Amino acid sequence: MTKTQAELEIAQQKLKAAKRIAVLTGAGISKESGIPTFRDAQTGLWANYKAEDLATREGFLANPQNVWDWYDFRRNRVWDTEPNAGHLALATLEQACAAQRKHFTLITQNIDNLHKRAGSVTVLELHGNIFRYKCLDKNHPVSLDLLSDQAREERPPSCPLCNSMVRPDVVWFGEMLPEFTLQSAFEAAQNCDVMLVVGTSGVVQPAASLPGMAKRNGAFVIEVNPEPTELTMFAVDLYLQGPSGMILPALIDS
Ligand code: BV8
Repeated sequence: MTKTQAELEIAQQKLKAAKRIAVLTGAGISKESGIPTFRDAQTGLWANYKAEDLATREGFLANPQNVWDWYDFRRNRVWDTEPNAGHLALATLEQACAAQRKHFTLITQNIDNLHKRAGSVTVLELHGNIFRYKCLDKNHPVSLDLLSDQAREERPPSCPLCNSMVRPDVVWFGEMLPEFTLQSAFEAAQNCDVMLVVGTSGVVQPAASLPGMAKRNGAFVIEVNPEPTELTMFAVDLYLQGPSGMILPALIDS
């Protein structure tokens, strides 16, 4: 038996024995769907911008059309992609947990909606969703479908209720995460027996604090990533090296 097979077996046994499973995903799980990871998201037109500059309120205020167009570009790219085997394996795991009356919570940093498209139901979207919109001043939810053709052509459009600029309903750097979603994620991390950490560099807070929180509360933390990360040394009990589209099906579907 190879090292990898032995490690997979340990991870499978931990998942089988667990009563409460939490999963934290990052941009890496969507890489095999053809979506560049977050820090590679600067391609072409935006190559000379840093994500941390575009994904901020200040960046939007400084150049609303540029930020609006960057999200439009990313949204259209996500629209044309499909969930991959890694997303589907996590949806299978959630169904298996339901059948075995185990607790399961999927926490994602991703805004691409691919977990829901893969069939996952309990998804805590820490950083929002690129397919939802709200207005800048009052957080009014905005549906572009309900805007007039002319209003929809504006980049960005204006809120029909307060006329402030429409923005993507995502959490920008320097913005608070949705309170209930974050508290639910903390609770899942503090109470799980096993945490699967998939495709995140472990850089962005407070999401990156979740694996350490799980470990400090007694969970067995399994990381799936082709590269070791900021978390591997400090918060991970078992590091499964490789792409999630290959590892997760082997871990869950077998
Ligand atoms: C907050 C939505 C309280 C938008 C995102 C100074 C001033 C102000 C704040 C801070 C500061 N210092 C630190 C902070 C906190 C800041 C932060 O963490 N900054 C970082 C850069 C240090 N956090 C915040 O601001 C958060 N809010 O703290 O509020 C506050 C308020 C005011 C002042 C202080 C505190 C808000 C953070 C949310 C930002 N929004 N996304 C958008 O997407 O446009 S975060 C963004 O990064 C994405 O959501 C992304 O998911 C996330 C994390 O990145 P990863 O998912 O890990 O992606 P990454 O590319 O980094 O890594 C990919 C990984 O996949 C790699 O490890 C790679 O090896 C792996 N991989 C590759 N291929 C595969 C794979 N894995 C598996 N399979 C493969 N095939």
